[in-house]
Amino acid sequence: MYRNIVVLTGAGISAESGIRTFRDQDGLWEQHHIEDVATPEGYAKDIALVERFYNNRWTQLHSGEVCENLAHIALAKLEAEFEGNLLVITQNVDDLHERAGSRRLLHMHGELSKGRCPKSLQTFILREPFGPENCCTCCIPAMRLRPHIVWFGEMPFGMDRIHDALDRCDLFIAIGTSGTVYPAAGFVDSANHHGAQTVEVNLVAPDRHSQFQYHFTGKAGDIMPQLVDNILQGKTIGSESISS
Ligand code: BV8
Repeated sequence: MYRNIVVLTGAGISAESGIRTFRDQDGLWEQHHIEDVATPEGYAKDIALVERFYNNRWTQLHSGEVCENLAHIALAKLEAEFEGNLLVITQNVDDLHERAGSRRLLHMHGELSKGRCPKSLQTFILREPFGPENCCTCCIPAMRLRPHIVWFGEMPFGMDRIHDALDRCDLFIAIGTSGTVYPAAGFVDSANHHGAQTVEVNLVAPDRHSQFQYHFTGKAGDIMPQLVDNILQGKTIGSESISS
């Protein structure tokens, strides 16, 4: 029976909800160069381009066409019923984990539904798209809100809390992430180092460099409900194969 579980999710957990991933076919980065839209330098160079990139994603998220899927719902069930400690760390900036009911959740790369005052760092729920009129209410003169997003070269949020959780965890599960972006991609090494069981759930089979001890190949929405039930029944990973 596990006592301390850490889950890391990436864009793949939201793919079945209709949100494009970053590096799969027709992914988000195919239309844009990372440097142009997800760095402070890119924002300084062309605010309008970066605002369009986030406004398009914010609009899709609030279009009514996107909803949480079975993988998000399974993780919310795990939080509600697991007697030990659970922390879900997401690299995603959508709010689908929240919509499924997750509360013990850490958005390490920020949140699409918030803007941030560049001066006071105060965050605001986004009521309208980013633009010259969408300003903070904490400064005089008011400052144009920036996306509350961690760009490349910026420090992710909650790193102390994340390292504490990784130091104590006995099970680490990574769901729908390509393991391309650091420091998130290094969390599995930390979990392995502290003796945790490490599990990956991904659409594609692992390559020989995979750091994970166990791998479930398939869609997160197919695999996670059974995996969560096995954990709640006190089964250890690897003792049961999961047909997806
Ligand atoms: C920092 C916000 C330091 C933007 C994002 C070594 C150590 C430390 C840093 C670095 C390092 N090496 C390089 C760096 C720098 C850099 C980095 O990692 N670069 C990479 C490209 C090499 N890292 C940083 O800059 C980070 N900051 O290190 O700060 C510092 C220190 C002191 C002071 C100041 C700073 C910040 C990185 C954060 C960047 N922001 N997001 C936005 O969202 O618009 S990253 C972006 O990539 C998203 O957050 C995304 O979540 C993340 C990772 O992508 P994935 O989620 O994995 O998505 P991807 O498409 O790649 O993969 C999807 C996967 O799902 C695939 O595997 C696919 O098979 C699978 N899948 C698809 N469908 C399904 C599925 N699986 C299951 N079911 C399905 N249905």
